[in-house]
Amino acid sequence: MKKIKLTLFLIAAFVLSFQVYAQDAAYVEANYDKAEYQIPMRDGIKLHTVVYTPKDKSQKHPFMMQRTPYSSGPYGEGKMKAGLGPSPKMMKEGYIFVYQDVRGRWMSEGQYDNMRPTLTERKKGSKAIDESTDTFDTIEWLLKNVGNHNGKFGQWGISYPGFYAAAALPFAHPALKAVSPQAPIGDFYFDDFHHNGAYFLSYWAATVVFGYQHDGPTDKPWYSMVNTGTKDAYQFYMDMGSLKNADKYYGEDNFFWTQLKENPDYNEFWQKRSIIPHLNEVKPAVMTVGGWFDAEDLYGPLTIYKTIEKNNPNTYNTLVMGPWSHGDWSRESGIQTVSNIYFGDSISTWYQNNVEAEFFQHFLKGPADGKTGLPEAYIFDTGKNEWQKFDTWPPKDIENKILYPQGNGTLSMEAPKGNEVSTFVSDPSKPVPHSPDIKFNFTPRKYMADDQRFAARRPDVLVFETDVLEEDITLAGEIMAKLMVSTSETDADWIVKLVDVFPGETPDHDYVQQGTHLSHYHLMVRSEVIRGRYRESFSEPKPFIPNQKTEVPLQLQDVMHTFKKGHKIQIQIQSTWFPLIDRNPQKYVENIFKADDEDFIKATHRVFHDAESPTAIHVQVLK
Ligand code: PG9
Repeated sequence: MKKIKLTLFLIAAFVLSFQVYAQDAAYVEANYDKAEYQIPMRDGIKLHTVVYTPKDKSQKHPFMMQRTPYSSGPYGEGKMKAGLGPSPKMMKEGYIFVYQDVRGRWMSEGQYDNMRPTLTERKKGSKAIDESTDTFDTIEWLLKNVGNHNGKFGQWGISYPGFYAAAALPFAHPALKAVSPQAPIGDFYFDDFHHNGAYFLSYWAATVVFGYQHDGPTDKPWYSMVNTGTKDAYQFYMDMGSLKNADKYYGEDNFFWTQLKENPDYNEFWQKRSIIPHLNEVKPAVMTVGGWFDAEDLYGPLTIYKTIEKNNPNTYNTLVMGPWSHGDWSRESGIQTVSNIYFGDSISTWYQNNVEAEFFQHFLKGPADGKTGLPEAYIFDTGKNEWQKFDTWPPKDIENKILYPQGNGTLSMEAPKGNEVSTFVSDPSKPVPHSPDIKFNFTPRKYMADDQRFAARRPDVLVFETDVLEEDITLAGEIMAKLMVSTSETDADWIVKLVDVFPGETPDHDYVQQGTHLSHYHLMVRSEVIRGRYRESFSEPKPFIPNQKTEVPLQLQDVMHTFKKGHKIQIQIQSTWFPLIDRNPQKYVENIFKADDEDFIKATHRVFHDAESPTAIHVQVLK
């Protein structure tokens, strides 16, 4: 019966979304004119820019711009987008919508550079470019060449377009008044392709999309995805073995794959591509948006918000973190779920209409005095399923607490008293899966809220859990794991997962995937990895000394989650997470991308729970 209900719901959702699609497409046709321009940048390169202007000339409209590597199409006269802007509401509120192919992509000229480095200065008359100068030159040209505007620009974008929105902030054009980086990439060494030095193998297929230069403006893809011949990613990557065997799929002309292989450490190549160091003297109002279960860009939104807050005390700078996976807030299916977890109905529409549209309305059409009525931080509690408003993020009204994994498998706020040690054998020929599902995704997504019982039952996953909670406890803010560990070999990855264990009597809702139940569900609230060689420095890798107790600090991304009475808090610790990340040979080699298959060896890992210097998970508990 449940399966039938879910099927009927999905059919209804599809029909509804198709109807909405058709209505929006008709609305665009009836209410907008489209023009396409090749806008010259200061170095002469022309960027293809598509402008949709409202037919309504009764008032002057602000611009809303998105710069993207994913195509500003459809191209050609009379071919219109099926929807404009970040939401149906804003599509109908009268904006001039601008979509631009960034340099080196699709119909724009020039060379592409992933996370193009931001210039640290602007010299008058210089032809030096970055994404900020390209944005500046585009705004300048549009102000002069497009009619019926009110002289104000907004910019928004999700993921890579979110990075381009953030990249508009340094030396921003004075007409740029409101910017919303959404799931923005902050730094490819901590978003998307790596987390704390571990390479995200789950992105390997995506390297095609960003690894080849086009031969010039084109409206057709100039790359093609690898035909892996299987839907079983775990098996495909196990059969691939060492990453150097991947070269047979990517030629030398895949410049991004070459850059990934040649730059395993956090060196100048990655450092100069981070937008984080450039978020000073920010003039536009900023509203950064992210999803608590975003598998792609979670470091970016949180770090961009915090960095702007720290460096620009007088700038309007706010944060929205919802119960979303990557980009969910831009879509509406009627319900909001991630994996098997249901958070509520129409949360995206509520956010679009009551938060996002208000932000842009205020600064592009309204008083622009910062009195938006929106909070500094609109944060969704993923345990209570409700929004909270804070005037700082992380909140001020928190207590710093420590969760101690104990030698007997418990987890408590009592520091250990003995000298216990937990031991497991980590075998790269049988790595811990990151998901129980058999699938091959362009990028990871669902695992962020998957049930972790499949892992908890493996001998190479350490599990520590509290007693059944006698009252609610809300973790709100940052989490720092201070691991005290050793390995019998010379390298190791360390993964920490924070899990909410549901009670056995938890009932299912209608959206639980077949073959699982919420009874005793182990919801992964947060997870993170560090490649152990980078424990002291992401730029200076260092082998472990075999069997020497060593501190490995691992910063997990923030959370806002109430563990309810009757639930348990659980911590899992493991050393493989496949194929989300690549396998660590566990024998220290100069560059894991060039390891030989025989370098991959079993290792005995230990986690220490002794009174003197125990493994400790530092959390922030809401008062
Ligand atoms: N951050 C996402 C991504 C970047 C690069 C490769 C694959 C995905 C995104 O832009 O969607």
